[in-house]
Amino acid sequence: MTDTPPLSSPFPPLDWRAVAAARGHTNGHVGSHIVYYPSVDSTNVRARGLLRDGAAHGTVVVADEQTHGRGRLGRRWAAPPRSGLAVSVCLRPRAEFRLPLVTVSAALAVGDTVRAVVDASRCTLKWPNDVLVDERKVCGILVELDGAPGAWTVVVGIGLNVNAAPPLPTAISLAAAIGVPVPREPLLIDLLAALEGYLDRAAAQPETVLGLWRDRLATLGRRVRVTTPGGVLEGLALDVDGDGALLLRLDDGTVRPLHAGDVSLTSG
Ligand code: BT5
Repeated sequence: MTDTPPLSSPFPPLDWRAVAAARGHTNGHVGSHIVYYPSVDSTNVRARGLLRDGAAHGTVVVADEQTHGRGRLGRRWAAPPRSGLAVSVCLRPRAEFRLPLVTVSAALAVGDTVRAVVDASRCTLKWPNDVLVDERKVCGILVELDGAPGAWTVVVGIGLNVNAAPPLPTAISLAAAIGVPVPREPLLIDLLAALEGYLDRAAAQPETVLGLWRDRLATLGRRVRVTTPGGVLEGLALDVDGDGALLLRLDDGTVRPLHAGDVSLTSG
C-alpha cells in the first residue's frame, strides 16, 4: 500500500484517503475500511483473501490497476491503469439475506452513480450484471461467494470505466459519453453510499428492490440469445423472478428460469 505506483499513466492515482474520510470510520459501513493497491492481480481475489482472514463486513479493496481482472465464467476484465474504478466490497450477509440481491443492489447502485453523470435516458441495465451507456458496457459486476449455506461471505466486484475504456466496440467510458474527464473519488464515494443503501433496502424490502431492478432492466421484453452450459437458447425475456433469474419464453412456449452464474446473454 504505497502511493508511488510503478506505472506510467496520464491519469492521477486515486485519492483513496479522501474516499475513506468521506465514508467515515463506523464499523460495518461499506467503505469504512479501505485497502488500496496501486497495482494488484484482482481486487476480488484480494477481497476474498481478506474475508478468509476475518475482514469486517463493508471492507473495500480498490486498485488503480489490475493485472488479472476477472469477469464471469473465466473471462477477463481489462482497463487502462488509473482510468476507472476497480472495487471489491467484502460482505458478511445475514443468513436470511437473499444472495441474488447482492448483484441486483450493485447494479442499481452503479446505475444511480452513472445517472448522476450521464443523462438517465442513456443508461440502462442489462441482465444479469451489466450497466450500459448508449447500449455499450460501462460497468461489469462479479459477485463471488465463499463459505457455506447460512454463513456465506460475499465479494461484490465492480469495474467501472470512468476516464477510458479498453478498445472494444462494446465498451464505453463515462468521459467518452459526456466529453469531459470525470473525477473518480466523488464517484466512488457515491457508489459506496448507494450500494450500502440498496443492500440495506434489499434486506428489509427485497421485493421493492427487485421491482426497481425490473423497471430498469432493458433486457425485459426483448428477444435474446443466451449461451448456457447445455447450448444456446433463444426466446423472449419475459421477467425476472424473486431470485433474480431471467424467465425466458422459448419459441415452443415453455418458460425457462436462467440463473446468472451459468449463462451469458449474447444478444438482445
Ligand atoms: C463482468 O464479467 O462484466 C464482470 C467484471 C467485473 C470486474 C470487476 S473489477 C473489480 C473486481 N475485481 C475483479 O477481478 N473483477 C471485478 P463478464 O460479464 O464476464 O464480462 C466480461 C467481458 O466484458 C469480457 O469478456 C469483455 O468482452 C468485456 N470487457 C472486459 N473489460 C471491459 C471493460 N473495461 N469495459 C467493458 N467491457 C469489458
